Amino acid sequence: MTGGEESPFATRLALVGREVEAALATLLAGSPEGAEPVPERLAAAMRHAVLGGGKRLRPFLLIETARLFGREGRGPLGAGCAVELLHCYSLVHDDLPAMDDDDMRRGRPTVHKAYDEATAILAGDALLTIAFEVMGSVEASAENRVDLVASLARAAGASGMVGGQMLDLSAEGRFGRGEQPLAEKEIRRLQAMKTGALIRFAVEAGAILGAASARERQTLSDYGAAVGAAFQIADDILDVEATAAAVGKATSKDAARGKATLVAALGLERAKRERDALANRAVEALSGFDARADLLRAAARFTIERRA
Ligand code: GRG
Repeated sequence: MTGGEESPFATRLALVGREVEAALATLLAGSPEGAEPVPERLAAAMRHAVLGGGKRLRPFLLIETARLFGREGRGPLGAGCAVELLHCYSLVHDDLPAMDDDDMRRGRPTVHKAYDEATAILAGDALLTIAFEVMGSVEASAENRVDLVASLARAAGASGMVGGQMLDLSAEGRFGRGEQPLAEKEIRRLQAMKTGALIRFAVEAGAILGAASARERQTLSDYGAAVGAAFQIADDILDVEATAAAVGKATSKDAARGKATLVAALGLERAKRERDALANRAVEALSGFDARADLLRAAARFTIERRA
């Protein structure tokens, strides 16, 4: 590739990002037909949380997985928006003073800094609920919609992302003394719940929309799990190595907080080897798919090479 030329993956990620951004802007522009108007402060805080930033990696994974099976258009785009809305809720709540207490996200003030804590809590709640409204209205068969809604609830809830966040906060020792540092296996489980579950769901949702066979769905789920795990280790490595300007949020915070990360448990070099091995595992999981899965293969590599 010559200098300045974008890879097919980067081009496609940017294109999907623009489509998702436009669809999200429409979803957050007003109130659903026949519903009461959304209070303006709440609507503005929701737009602040969602629009104008973010890599849109989860919608990309969903849309590209569906495309593997020839499924394109409004169904995958709508489902991708639902996952992104839910992801944005998790970021708003994660940044709150009671959680990670962060001032910057995506290069801008966090929602509770731009507005206030109560508004940020409500904006997060509203994004979580609208995510399910959007998923429940996705252009798909009734059976697929039920599957998507139930699977999203499972991935986001107490045995998924929310449960993982609970384990993450507990591991900091904030709920009492005597908290032992987590063993490597427990850190992997925490991360599979906190970050991995939603990424894995995004891939599975693409498989659901594409009417994948049970075997294909399992294979793609394995791919999603490996990408999710690699993504979280990459995030932990960025916390150590990247500047705040590059990632748009504070860095070098994990160690100070006593966060349970694989960088802390294994050291930086072993964590990098583990990250790379997981990306390879993700690519290997796709060995039964032809060149149409190349963008998903590239997504696995992007996960570990990203700088933000
Ligand atoms: C508060 C219920 C609740 C859950 C929070 C996902 C999560 C759990 C917290 C996010 C905190 C964090 C930095 C986790 C590390 C991995 C991660 C999800 C990073 C952010 O995702 P990106 O990089 O963000 O895809 P963008 O901004 O690109 O969308």
